[in-house]
Amino acid sequence: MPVNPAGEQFTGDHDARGLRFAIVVSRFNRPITEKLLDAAQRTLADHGAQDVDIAWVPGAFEIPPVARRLARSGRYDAVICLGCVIKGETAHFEHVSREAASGIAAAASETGVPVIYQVLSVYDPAQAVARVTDEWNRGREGALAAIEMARLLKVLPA
Ligand code: INI
Repeated sequence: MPVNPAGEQFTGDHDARGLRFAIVVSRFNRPITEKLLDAAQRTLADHGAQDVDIAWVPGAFEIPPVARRLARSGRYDAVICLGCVIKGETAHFEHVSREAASGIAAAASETGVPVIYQVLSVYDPAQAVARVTDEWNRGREGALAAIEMARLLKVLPA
């Protein structure tokens, strides 16, 4: 027996028709990020999205300010962030991935617009390659999350 039988359940679906999306994608590790982008674009289109803008940035560290600006613009129902940080010989990887993650989370909470985090943080190139295959592509997951969140916000109380 539910505690509150009269309570509502709010869910988003994956109907992207009429929704507007922006994708922020970084050029660093471009062979990987291009595959994330390709899968995200294809997934959005497969679900009916026709309005998708793309902003390229140099590396994952530069994603948050651009994502925040796009989210604030009022033009998009969701912003999708795509990048790939691969561990090297120094601590650089940790700083870049931490700032990307926390900056993207802050962009979402500051603006109220879904800002989706699909910045791979991996220990070697093989882990990155494994996450952009036809069977499992994080770009696809990011697009689905963006659609679901955008749709959920349409049904939540104002
Ligand atoms: N940027 C990435 O997107 N991925 C990485 O793996 C990476 N590494 O390892 O250095 C990386 N560095 C660049 C960084 O994002 C900034 O572009 C640069 O520091 C300039 O601010």
